Amino acid sequence: MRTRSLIGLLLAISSTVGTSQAGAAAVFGPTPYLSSADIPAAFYEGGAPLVLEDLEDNSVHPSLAASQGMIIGFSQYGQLVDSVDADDGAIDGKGFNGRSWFRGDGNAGVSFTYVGGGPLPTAFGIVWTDGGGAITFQAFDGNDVKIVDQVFNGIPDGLFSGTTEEDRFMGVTDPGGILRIRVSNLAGGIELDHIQYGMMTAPVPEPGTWALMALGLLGIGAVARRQRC
Ligand SMILES: [Ca+2]
Ligand SMILES: [Ca+2]
Ligand SMILES: [Ca+2]
Ligand SMILES: [Ca+2]
Repeated sequence: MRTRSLIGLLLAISSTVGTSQAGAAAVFGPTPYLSSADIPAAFYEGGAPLVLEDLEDNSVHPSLAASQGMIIGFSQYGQLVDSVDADDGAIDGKGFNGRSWFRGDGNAGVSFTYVGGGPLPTAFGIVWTDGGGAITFQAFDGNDVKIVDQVFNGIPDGLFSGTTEEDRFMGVTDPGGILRIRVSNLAGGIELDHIQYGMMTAPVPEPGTWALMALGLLGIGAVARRQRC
């Protein structure tokens, strides 16, 4: 009886370990972002994305499809443009000399979908650069089922003149792959930039997980010894 309950406990522990390692989606950010050097260090395998679309060539990479909106630049929209700061060649607190993705209805939001074929990216990120109110970040798996839905408050600076201190990276990793991400904000329009994807770094079991695994092995040893007696 005691042996059976111990085995049950070990099974429970091992299934917990399995779940935490198989890893559901993990959200990175929101973190300040003035250039691609601000991509969180642990986000991509090898430290860099496979594709980073900064929109400065006035087109969207063919492996990405945007739901709504358009690329805007200074020549048409002046200081209303809110690109990632470094895209104009200088990190100077201003992004209006670069290009960004803009949609007038920020609450309706913008999706970027991976359409590149082959395996889905396991790390997918974007930079929110302007808008108002609470910001919602969502991600969807290969079946277009929502795997992330988070709301972030207190980020917008209330200015619409290309200021960059408020700009935030938001990303998601999932070993099962990510089909698309969506960002919206409650007030005004929305601007996004540096749409990017790649492969996530392999998940490393946490110290607590190692301790559980060691405990489990010890327990299995004890049961084996007892059964031999
Ligand atoms: Ca700048
Ligand atoms: Ca840009
Ligand atoms: Ca702003
Ligand atoms: Ca901004």
